[in-house]
Amino acid sequence: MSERTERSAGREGMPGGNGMSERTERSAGRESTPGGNGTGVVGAGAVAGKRVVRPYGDTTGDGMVQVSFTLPVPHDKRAEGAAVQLANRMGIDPAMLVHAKPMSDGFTFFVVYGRVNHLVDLDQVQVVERDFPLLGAKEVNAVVKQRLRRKLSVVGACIGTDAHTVGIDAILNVKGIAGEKGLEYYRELKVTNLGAQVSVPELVEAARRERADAVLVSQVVTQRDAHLHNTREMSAAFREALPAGKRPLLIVGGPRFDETMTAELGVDRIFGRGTTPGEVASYLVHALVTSRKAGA
Ligand code: B12
Repeated sequence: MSERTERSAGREGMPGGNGMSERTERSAGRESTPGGNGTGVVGAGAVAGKRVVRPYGDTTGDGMVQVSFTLPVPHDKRAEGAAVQLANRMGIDPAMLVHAKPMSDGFTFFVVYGRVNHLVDLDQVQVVERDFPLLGAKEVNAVVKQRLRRKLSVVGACIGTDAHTVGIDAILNVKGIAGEKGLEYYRELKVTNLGAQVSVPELVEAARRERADAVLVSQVVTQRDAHLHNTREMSAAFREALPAGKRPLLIVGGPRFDETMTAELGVDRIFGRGTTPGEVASYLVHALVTSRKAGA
């Protein structure tokens, strides 16, 4: 069970519990009465100053959503009833089973469509927005050359048992992603890509050897919260190995990170799905050069 799930599961089914996770509560605002639209509620999105929305399925503001999940039960009528019960407990009511398929012995995959009464208050949504300017490669190179007066050293790796290198390679290798070249393309960046399944001690050693200004770690596998455990282990190791001021900027990325968790994980920045090398290069310049105080 993930940390986030645990937090919400603790409340589910408890007297007074509403089954909403902390995250949902943070972003959802107040719930309305079943079927009611509530004051200021729109279903069509954040248009014309409306800041509270509900999902849209067949008609505006009908609250319809679709979810899919697998239960460890063979496919039969009881399994279908179990899927509907789960959906009801998730706040989907009425819940319509639209698809059920046996996956393998003793497992069934379900798709359920139904109505939720939760609202989303767009003013309470918490996300990490880009707080630095996007620079082109030429600008990045020019700033590093003029202000740092040496190459900016970047060390990257997939740590732990994770062998999903496509993401970190997309950021680091010349070939890049989404029409942008990777950090190796930047003349003033020195990139050391350690590849897959790098241990934390190996990473710390490489960061020392390369006098890394920034360490870029990728974590794609999230089973048993491996990405969170590995990231915490990595940030703790750097804190132990290097005094404040000598520690490289610690950056993690991967498709399933929550970008608001930097403090909990002990890193400086988290990048999620769809990150491009240009964003990372611009952040490096911002964090290590332009916003850094003299002597820091
Ligand atoms: C390709 C792939 C593999 C390849 C990996 C090859 C390689 N060299 O990378 C192989 C076949 C080896 C593989 C193996 C496994 N895989 Co796999 N794999 C995938 C797959 C299909 C695509 C991942 C990918 O390449 N995405 C494209 C890249 C570009 O996207 P990205 O990683 O998100 O990166 C972007 C951002 O996240 C971000 N980013 C990522 N890292 C970083 C780092 C930094 C510093 C920054 C700034 C940004 C950043 O920027 C990138 C560019 O935008 C996914 C499913 C999917 N569709 O996503 C499953 C998936 C990741 N794999 C999965 C699993 C379970 C496995 C295995 C455990 C399967 C098994 N039982 O053996 C093994 C584990 C191997 C291991 N030891 O890690 C699961 C993970 C589930 C989970 N919850 O953890 C997935 C989600 C499939 C699934 N739905 O079940 N896999």
